[in-house]
Amino acid sequence: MKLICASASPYARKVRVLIREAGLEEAISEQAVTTSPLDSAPQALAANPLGRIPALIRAEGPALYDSRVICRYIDSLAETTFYPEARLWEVLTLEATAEGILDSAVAMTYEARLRGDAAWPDWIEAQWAKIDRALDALEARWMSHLSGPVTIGQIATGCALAYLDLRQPDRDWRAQRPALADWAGRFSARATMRATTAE
Ligand SMILES: N[C@@H](CCC(=O)N[C@@H](CS)C(=O)NCC(=O)O)C(=O)O
Repeated sequence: MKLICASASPYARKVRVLIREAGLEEAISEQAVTTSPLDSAPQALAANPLGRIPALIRAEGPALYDSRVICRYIDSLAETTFYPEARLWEVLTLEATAEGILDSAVAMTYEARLRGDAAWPDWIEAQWAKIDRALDALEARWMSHLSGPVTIGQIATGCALAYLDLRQPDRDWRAQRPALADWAGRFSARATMRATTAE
């Protein structure tokens, strides 16, 4: 199998971390592409009509796309327990919270990068407000779910926080969130996170 990805894509990083946590590095190769909403990579378009990465090309069956679908598939394939049945809905909601942070953070990146001087500051701040509230929720309500055995919710959260450090280094998300900051420091030290740092 082949994963169409990019080293700076946080959605692709979720999948790349999970591949390593699940021990499937030998079974899934990675092809890095450069893509954007204004200029889709042909490999991304061939695998996903939306032109987005990550996409997983399989020997049999259609390509899979959307990081959530691919992660679920990998967990099923490897027979791992990154979606623990007993806490499934909480784990999926934690993943959705991290995914929402990423949706807003990636939108901010595109707004600044693709519109340049025409970027809309109010819209950018509205996206950051969503992220701010989600980070507050993580600190206040989700810390117990961030401890214990690794889940897809933890992987998604670790990748989302790392993406904020990469693209929003001037916004100090750690201020007032000591528990989340401490957790992020420990999670980012995992071998699977260090092996997937953006180049
Ligand atoms: N919900 C999707 C989002 C994927 C996504 O937006 N990826 C970005 C890269 S970080 C992309 O492919 N952007 C190009 C585009 O939107 O055309 C997922 O979880 O896989």
